[in-house]
Amino acid sequence: MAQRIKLIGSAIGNCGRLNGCESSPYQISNSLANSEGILIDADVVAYTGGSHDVLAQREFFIKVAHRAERAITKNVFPIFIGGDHSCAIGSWSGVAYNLQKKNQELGLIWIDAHMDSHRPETSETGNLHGMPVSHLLGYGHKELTSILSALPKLKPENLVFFGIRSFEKPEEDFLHSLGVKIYYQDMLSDENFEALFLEEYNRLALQTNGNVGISLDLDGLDPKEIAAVGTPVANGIDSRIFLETMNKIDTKHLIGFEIGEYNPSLDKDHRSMHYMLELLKSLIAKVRYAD
Ligand SMILES: [Mn+2]
Repeated sequence: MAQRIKLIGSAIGNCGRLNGCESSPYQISNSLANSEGILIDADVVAYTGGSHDVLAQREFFIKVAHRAERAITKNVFPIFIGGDHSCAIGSWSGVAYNLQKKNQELGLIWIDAHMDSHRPETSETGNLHGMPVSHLLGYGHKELTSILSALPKLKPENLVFFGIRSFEKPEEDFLHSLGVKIYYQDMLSDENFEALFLEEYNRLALQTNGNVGISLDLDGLDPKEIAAVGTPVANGIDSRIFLETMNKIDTKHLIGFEIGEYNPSLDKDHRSMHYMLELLKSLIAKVRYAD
């Protein structure tokens, strides 16, 4: 029987540098249906609170996390679409909560130009899209580290970064102190990306018994190809190589996939949208008919 898949959208955009990401889940689910003919069940939650309103954020992430939790419980594969990357707090808290109830752990590959590992006391802007990782690790606003459960959602040894090339020292110090594995972009090349990515994916799959999530911040990819992001940083991961690598992972161990930070208002030539559709189309086909 084909694997059921659900798109869970986080229409949140004011926790980033620029507004605009909040319309991304609507645009992506519409484009999947209209230009690709791919109809998947979609459920988008809209954030209506302020950019620094922690209680409104908490309510929003709880709603998204419930949907994520429900999907995993029903053996439905979730595709999470942000939103600015703060969306990851809701998505992965929900997945992790489901696993915690079964005494299992979440593995997470975080693809990004940035570390997203500020804590409220180290962030100059206070923008939550720079802090989702620390919150998933259990550090930051108590309201946001306790979505669905009081336990941290992610253990440092189950987290790996790829593509990092823009960060502040307090973030790096924080991640180093926890022993988190980081592949900075200058350690990566067109030649070694695939092998390293698959090696880490398979290691996390073993470590977590096949519960690996992937969170793709679109700005982890090279902005020469993928430009529709609010905080572009030059020299990212080659988008073709990333797509080819994704086609090689064993999706039996993939528990969910996320795209964050797509900003439709910056996608003048629609190249970023076309790329995401291609990526999602092949992922959906692979997940749906995996044996
Ligand atoms: Mn990010």
